[in-house]
Amino acid sequence: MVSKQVYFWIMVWCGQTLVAAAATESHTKHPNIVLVLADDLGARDLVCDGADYHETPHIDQLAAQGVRFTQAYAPAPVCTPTRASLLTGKHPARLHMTIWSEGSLAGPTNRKLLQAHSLHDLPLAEKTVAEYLQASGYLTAAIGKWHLGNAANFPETQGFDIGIGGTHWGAPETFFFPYRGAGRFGQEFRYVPHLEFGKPGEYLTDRLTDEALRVIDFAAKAKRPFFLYLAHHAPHTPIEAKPDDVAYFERKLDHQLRHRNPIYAAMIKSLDESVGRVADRLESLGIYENTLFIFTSDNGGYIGQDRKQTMPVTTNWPLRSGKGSLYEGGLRVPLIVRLPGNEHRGETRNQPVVLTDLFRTMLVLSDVESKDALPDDGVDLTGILKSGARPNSREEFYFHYPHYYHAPRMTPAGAVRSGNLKLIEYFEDNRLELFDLARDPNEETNLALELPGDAQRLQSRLAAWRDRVGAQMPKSNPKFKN
Ligand SMILES: [Ca+2]
Repeated sequence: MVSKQVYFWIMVWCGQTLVAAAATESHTKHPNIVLVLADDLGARDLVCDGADYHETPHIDQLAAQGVRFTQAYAPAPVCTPTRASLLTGKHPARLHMTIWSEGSLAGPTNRKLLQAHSLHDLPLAEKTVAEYLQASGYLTAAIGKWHLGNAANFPETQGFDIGIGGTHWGAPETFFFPYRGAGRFGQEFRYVPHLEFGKPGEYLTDRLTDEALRVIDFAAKAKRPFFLYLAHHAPHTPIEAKPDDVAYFERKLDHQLRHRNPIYAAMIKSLDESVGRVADRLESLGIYENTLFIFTSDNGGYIGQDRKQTMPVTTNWPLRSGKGSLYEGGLRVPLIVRLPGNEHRGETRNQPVVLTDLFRTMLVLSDVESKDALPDDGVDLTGILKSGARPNSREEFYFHYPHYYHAPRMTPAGAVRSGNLKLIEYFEDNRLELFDLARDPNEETNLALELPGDAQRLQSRLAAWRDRVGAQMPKSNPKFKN
């Protein structure tokens, strides 16, 4: 006869075995998700996308192990709207978040139009991908740039268990410890919270990676699937990098090359090393195989100059223009997706996609079920990821930027891409530009007069779409004088 004590320990052992089995099963069923979001990294800034001066061996290796998209769009040409859209699956125009948070507070008052209303904070009622994943048992962490509102709207209110380093600001005062000060972005004192125990010389991209590795270690030890949203500040301004890396790229500088900014190149080197360190840690913990790893950027490369610099930050050539513009250089971004199980290694996809699509794609690939009706501004990319021949189920891509921008000089506008035709409509004077992206990928030849039927059709489609999503429009400025 089994004594009560032995019976007790048998029951404890059985219980532990069942719990461990359940944990393993849920871990396999729900792959980990690592989403590395660079800030202002242009569509031609990675070597795998054609960069000639930068060095990105680790990100290139990710592309060699996954699927690289050659026509990925950010849903907006600036930070906040893309981030909000990526996390919620809704178009920035539907969210009424169309400019970066600080820019929503006050627009220029001396221009022909007063900028459209745009929210500073992502409303709490919006349900992020982190909320769905958290409800399914994922450990969720947002490390780095947030830029979706004040403290009452920080990552912890949007489904993240862990929030490190995020604020409502779009950029740190400096990339070097203690990451604080005033003057670069006006007189406001800026800081990066939760990174206090650092040392002089410590670099922000490295430190955010350290924090990301802590999250991975913690989740792996707890045997929990995790969602790591690692939103680096790099390579956004201020253009600052580690001195040794800058010296290396200064030595390598060649004026025959397209990219020629050694500090920016050094910032990208650190970003690349971050991806390598995260991948190595996943590998050494034996969980890389069961991880969905996504690398992308929130808008096109910035072609203005940082303070004190005499050269542009980057170029998106052959794509026209850059951050803040509705030309391809402002909207197109790198996108690499390494699937769990490491399928479809080294493949490319030429179908246009938009980062809003990542919301549904992450939920489908993580096998997270929801009774909610999910927003349909984005589509599930699983089919395209697994079959290169499949077209995107959505044929038209809409953009709405009812604001001004400084470099390049940009006036409020909207755009639609339908097939290979792309129309840009400028709201100040109703001017239209129509491009055939297949023949003219750098948008040099305006076909609006040559193809008036297409221009009119796309303009009507754009207006109808704005009505459907409730897009906010700029208003005429009664005080404007020519
Ligand atoms: Ca950005």
